[in-house]
Amino acid sequence: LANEQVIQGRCERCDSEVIQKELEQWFFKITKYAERLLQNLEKIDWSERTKLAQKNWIGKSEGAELDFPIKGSEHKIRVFTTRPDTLFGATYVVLAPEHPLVSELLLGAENKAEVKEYIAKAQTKSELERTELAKEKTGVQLRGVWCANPGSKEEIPVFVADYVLATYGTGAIMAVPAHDERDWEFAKKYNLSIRQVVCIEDPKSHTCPILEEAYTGPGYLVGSGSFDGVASEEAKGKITKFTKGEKKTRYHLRDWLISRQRYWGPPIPIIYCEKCGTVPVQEKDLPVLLPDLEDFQPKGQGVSPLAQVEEFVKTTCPECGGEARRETDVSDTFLDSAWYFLRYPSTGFQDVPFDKKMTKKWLPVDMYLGGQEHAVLHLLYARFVTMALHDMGHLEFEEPFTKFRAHGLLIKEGAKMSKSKGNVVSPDEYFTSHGADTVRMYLMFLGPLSEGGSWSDKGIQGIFRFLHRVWAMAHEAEDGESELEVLRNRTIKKVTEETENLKYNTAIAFLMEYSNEIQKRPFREDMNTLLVLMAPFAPHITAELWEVLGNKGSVHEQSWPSFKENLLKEDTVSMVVQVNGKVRDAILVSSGISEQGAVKLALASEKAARWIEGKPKKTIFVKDKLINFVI
Ligand code: ANZ
Ligand code: ZN
Repeated sequence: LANEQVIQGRCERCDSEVIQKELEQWFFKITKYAERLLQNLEKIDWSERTKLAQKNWIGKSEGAELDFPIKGSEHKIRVFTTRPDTLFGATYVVLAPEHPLVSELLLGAENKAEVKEYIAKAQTKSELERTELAKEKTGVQLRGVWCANPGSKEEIPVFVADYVLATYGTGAIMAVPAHDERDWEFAKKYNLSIRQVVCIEDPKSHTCPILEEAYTGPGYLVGSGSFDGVASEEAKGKITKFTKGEKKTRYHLRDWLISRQRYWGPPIPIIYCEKCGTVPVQEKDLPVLLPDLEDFQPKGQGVSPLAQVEEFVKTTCPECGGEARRETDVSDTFLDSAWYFLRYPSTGFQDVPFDKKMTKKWLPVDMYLGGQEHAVLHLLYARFVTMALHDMGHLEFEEPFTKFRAHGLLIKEGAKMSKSKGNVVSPDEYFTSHGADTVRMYLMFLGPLSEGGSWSDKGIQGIFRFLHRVWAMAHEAEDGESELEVLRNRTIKKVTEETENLKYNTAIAFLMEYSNEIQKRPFREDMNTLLVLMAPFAPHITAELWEVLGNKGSVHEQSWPSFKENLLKEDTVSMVVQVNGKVRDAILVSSGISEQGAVKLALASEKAARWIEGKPKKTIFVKDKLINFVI
């Protein structure tokens, strides 16, 4: 089961108790790429929140590894810490329950049974349950086992506690309750000493305030022997050196587990031979195909159903020709989705996964739209696979998606649309009642792509009516000269920009505005432009109407219309109103307004009207600039 399928230690479906088991499985070494995956984020044009999610997931952490010698043993406990400066405040050491030293140290412990019981219980908990900050920390002391703090040289106790994970750092920590919240909580609970070694103010000139909770910030060292008074940042390096520790950068990113113990999936192409060991299937024998199975249910032994299939398992070793057996795990489907975009341009090629020329022509992907929920799985895996293939010489680029934008979510009646909530709108019904174009255009009209929107049955009617109007207009369109040249140019510009900015909703609003004007007297010229601009939003109707209008080819093969800059100038201008040559007002008029129109508006200006009595003798009119009344 995946972590999220475990609810309070039980299977989410059948409620059986879940325990963690050690399995031998295949991993991809994505951790080797952690730094590059992090650095390259700077180079790609992706949604900020998606990049941030990857950054946090990779979780770069700079610290040090320090050794704590165990009393009466040649073993040392190596801990990973981001705060070597707090060494003198380490009052106990904690090992993860799965730490390899635990079984050895247990031999010398006085409370073996208690510790064993604790470890067994920890194994029934999910990682999330173990590390959640809000959860109460538990642990057990290895009674009789002591180690030395390499700073203070004091003897300190050793604990096993499940809030320390075997899979991160060294699987062991030095606990500094005074400066770490989890350790503080743990020390209070088990009555362990708390020793303050960092003071927020310089202790030479201030007294150090007594702690009421863990102080996790920087400051100056106290109670740290010869390091007293040193700034904590500076002390990190000094203390690491002093204890012969090692500076170390860690990443939270883990290697990618690709093994799955199920039937569906590509078998992992590995053969095990007694003599030759682990041998990859030769390229000429790829792909390894799944055998046809009647019964592909897992049998509960923690192995793939393929393990039951003799004919599949038994094979010969590619190296020595001797008897051998196949790997029976299949690979995670995430592995397929990590490179599918490489296959898309090359689906016609049967002998290679992707063709060199096609790949060069079409890839990397210019823009990828997807869900934020893919931020740290699919999107990270795809970046890693691309980088690895690049390094192996199969790809010229190392980032698969030049641009990525996360789309928003669809809401209905205030709740996220989801199967489990039962508020999913099935598009099929609407395809029948309103047509696919209506559904598509309505979805695009709901809001900016990045924000999603709220579905309403009333809203979809608006788009439905709009498409009906366009349909009617196309059937009425006539030849002749349209007066909408300015509006047409502005619409082209706006729709182009808004579409590029993924504001499909406003692009559609501009199309509606344009069509309102066209409707007054539809000319072919405007209809053609409207249809080309609408084609990405309503592909079926526009294709049909393109023909109705007697055009050749398909609307989808037309080039995108261009606009004339000079026709775009602001459609209102400020016109000065003068009376006998004196400026009395400035009013906004539409550009190109006629003298007649300008007179009307100017006379309506209160400020100017105050100076005019009766009918002006004469008017001087400078188009788009000024009107002067001589009285
Ligand atoms: C002593 C210490 C003193 C720490 C202090 C913190 C504050 P990040 O930033 O996530 O890398 N740690 C190390 N390995 C761990 C493990 N396997 N499971 C749980 N906790 C672990 O965190 C590094 C810090 O988390 C380390 O620094 C260690 O606690 C803890 F005032 O060491 B620290
Ligand atoms: Zn062999």
